[in-house]
Amino acid sequence: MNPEEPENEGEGRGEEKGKPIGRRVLLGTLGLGALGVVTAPTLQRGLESFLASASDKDPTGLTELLPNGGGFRYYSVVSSVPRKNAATYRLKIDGLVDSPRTYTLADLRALPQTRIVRDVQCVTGWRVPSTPFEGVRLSELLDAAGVREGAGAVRFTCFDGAYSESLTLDQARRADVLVALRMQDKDLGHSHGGPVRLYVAPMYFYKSAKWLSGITVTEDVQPGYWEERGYDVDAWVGRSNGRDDKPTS
Ligand SMILES: Nc1nc2c(c(=O)[nH]1)N[C@H]1C(S)=C(S)[C@@H](COP(=O)(O)O)O[C@H]1N2
Ligand SMILES: [Mo]
Repeated sequence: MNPEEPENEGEGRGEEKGKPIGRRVLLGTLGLGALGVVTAPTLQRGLESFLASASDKDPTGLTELLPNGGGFRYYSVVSSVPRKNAATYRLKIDGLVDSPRTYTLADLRALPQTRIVRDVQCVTGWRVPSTPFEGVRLSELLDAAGVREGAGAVRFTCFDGAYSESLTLDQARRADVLVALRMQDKDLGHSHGGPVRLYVAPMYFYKSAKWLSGITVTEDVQPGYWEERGYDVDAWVGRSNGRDDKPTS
């Protein structure tokens, strides 16, 4: 693969083209020969900073082939994502609402938290069993903002500056859709989209936008990043994208 010409056809190209070659190219690209060492669960913090620096150095997007701990893979559509913490993180809710509002991390933590444990399913095939996510129900934030007459959908944007997602208002109001602050009973780390990501339990994991920074109530659904590149807008696990995985919710 030519590093000067990033392919952006689909998140799954690594798996489709065969793991051994992809891994070897990746290790060559990053000049790293001992991936197994950094995947040890006790080194998760080290892994996160490794992923951050690896993606900083990786204009090809090959970091998506990297393990992200516990069966997850690391995905980002951009080569580097700024880090946000309790002091710098903001989540803005706007669009067709009566009361637009910007939340800090402390604001979100002060709201009632819901914990959901379901399998995670990526549209490229990998699945992680029984993963706890915890956070604020999206429906609660929408109710607090006061959704206006004529609204039909919600658009999500991210502080990576590139990714986006969307849900119909009915989907967004489901009890198993969270603005997640925690995953696997820990605060969400940077590599998993922390400090705050969307979590849409019944849908393929591409719906669960990492590094969430904006929630805009809109009239109609606007297809998200991957949806403009061919994935289904209604991303129910097992009933979309031509796949027959066991539902997750
Ligand atoms: N901002 C952002 N969110 C994203 C993605 C991304 O590239 N950027 N990839 C999606 C896809 S395809 C998957 S499978 C999951 C991966 O989450 P993980 O990196 O925590 O394993 O994030 C989803 N959310
Ligand atoms: Mo995915």
